[in-house]
Amino acid sequence: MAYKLYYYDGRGYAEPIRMILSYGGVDFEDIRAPMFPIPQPLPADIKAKSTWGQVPFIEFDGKKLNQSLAITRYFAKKFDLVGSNEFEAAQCDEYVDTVVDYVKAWFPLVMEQDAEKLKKMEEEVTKSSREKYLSKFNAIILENGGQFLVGKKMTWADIYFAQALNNGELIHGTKFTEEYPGLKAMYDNVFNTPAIKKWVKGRPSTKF
Ligand SMILES: N[C@@H](CCC(=O)N[C@@H](CS)C(=O)NCC(=O)O)C(=O)O
Repeated sequence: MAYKLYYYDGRGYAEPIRMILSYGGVDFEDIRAPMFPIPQPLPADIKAKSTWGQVPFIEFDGKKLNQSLAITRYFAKKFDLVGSNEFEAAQCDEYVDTVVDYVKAWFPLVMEQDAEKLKKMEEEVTKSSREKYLSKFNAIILENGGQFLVGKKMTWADIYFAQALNNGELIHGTKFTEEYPGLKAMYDNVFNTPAIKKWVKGRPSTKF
């Protein structure tokens, strides 16, 4: 089956999808619209194809699916990454939604041009991230045996969170995994998974 994934030329909302497709051994066409200068309008043909005028969306088997989390969850289910029962699947949803909140707190930094203001924003969001999210996620992983957020095997919640932490390293230079052993173990599990490791090694190098 031919899969066509549309997004900008960046990791962003599409990267967890790309990682999960790679994990599932799926070949996909990785269609990337130019991203710079930001904000870069979507090419008209891509915008017109997307149901809601946005990316990411994916086409396969005569079908089209939009909205990043719907797409990511669909493939997570397909490749057995949603835990072992309905409750674990709901825990995955909870943690992914929380990672989305965590990532959103960092968005304003990307557009800030003033170096002084940026430094102050970085200090504030780093502090609030540690308190609100990172220490809690770390505790959840440690209480769960020290390897995974949910259950006893990797889920899409691990992939989604590890990707967000990796994005933070690449964009902001944060290395939160060095501070939290649970986060580090979870992150290493994801990025040492052979198919994901191969995807990351070969993926285009982009700023965002
Ligand atoms: N809720 C949507 C948000 C998608 C979104 O904001 N996409 C942006 C790129 S990150 C976009 O398509 N921007 C171009 C536009 O809105 O014209 C999702 O999760 O997929």
